[in-house]
Amino acid sequence: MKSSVTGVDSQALLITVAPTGAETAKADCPQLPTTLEELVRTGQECEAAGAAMIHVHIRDADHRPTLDLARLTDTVQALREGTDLVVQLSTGGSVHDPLEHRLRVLDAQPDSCSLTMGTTNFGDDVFSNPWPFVCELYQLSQERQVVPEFELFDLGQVAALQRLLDRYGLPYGGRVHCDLVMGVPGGMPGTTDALVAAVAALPAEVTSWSATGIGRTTLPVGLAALSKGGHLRVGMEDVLTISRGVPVESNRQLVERAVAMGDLAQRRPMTTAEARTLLGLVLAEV
Ligand code: KMH
Ligand code: ZN
Repeated sequence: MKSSVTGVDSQALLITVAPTGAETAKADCPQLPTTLEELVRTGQECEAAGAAMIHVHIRDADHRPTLDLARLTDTVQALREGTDLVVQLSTGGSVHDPLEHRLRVLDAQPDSCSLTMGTTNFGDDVFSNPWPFVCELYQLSQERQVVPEFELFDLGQVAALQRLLDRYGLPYGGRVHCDLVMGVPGGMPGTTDALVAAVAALPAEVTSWSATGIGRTTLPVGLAALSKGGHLRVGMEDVLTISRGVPVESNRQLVERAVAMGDLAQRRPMTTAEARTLLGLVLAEV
């Protein structure tokens, strides 16, 4: 069955892999993909396992988070050459990245970019997304023809998304895809109740949404998302244990688990071509 809104089989499950993040040190987690080679290999393994999009944070030669434009550009190119995944660059970066460096990410010409809808406490830090910055980044994404994924860390950010769409119209591609990021200390909790409330409040313009639960909330959030018909984001950016006290071996392991969860819900992994249609990167056949 095809969804009338997106032109994509409504049973198809978009699995996004977020393999690296900006918070974990390579020294603490040697299996974290931090070099370009590791990232491309991870992308290939995760695509073969069922992922259709990759949410990318990059690291420098010392494995530290960076928004270096040349590295970002090389990364987009290498992932395009080595995989068919939709390449989404993080504009969130790390909590220490200046706003102007985060705007510059779009110069690397990814397919998609993350776009967080407001400032949130982030553990002991602050993940800063002032409203003028959100508006500037959104307008830049429209101008550069990059499809945003709206990252929603709390209910206030869901309301802010409505405000943004009312003021500036639809994103490039005409689709509105969101990701509920749940269980961050400082954001909405990673519970079924919170997910149901957030989904109920999504603007009518939203055409698809996924959810990810940080840390131990990964399973409850994933199961709740599937039961509400949403999509999944998984990866070592968000969780480092596969079960209590057992370290994740690889991002592929997390994607394989997401595929297994989807299978129970009778949802098959979406192809990369379907993901492009879902997100408005290509015109849907109707
Ligand atoms: N690393 C976090 C501070 C995003 O990628 O857009 C922000 C983050 C969100 O991961
Ligand atoms: Zn991220």
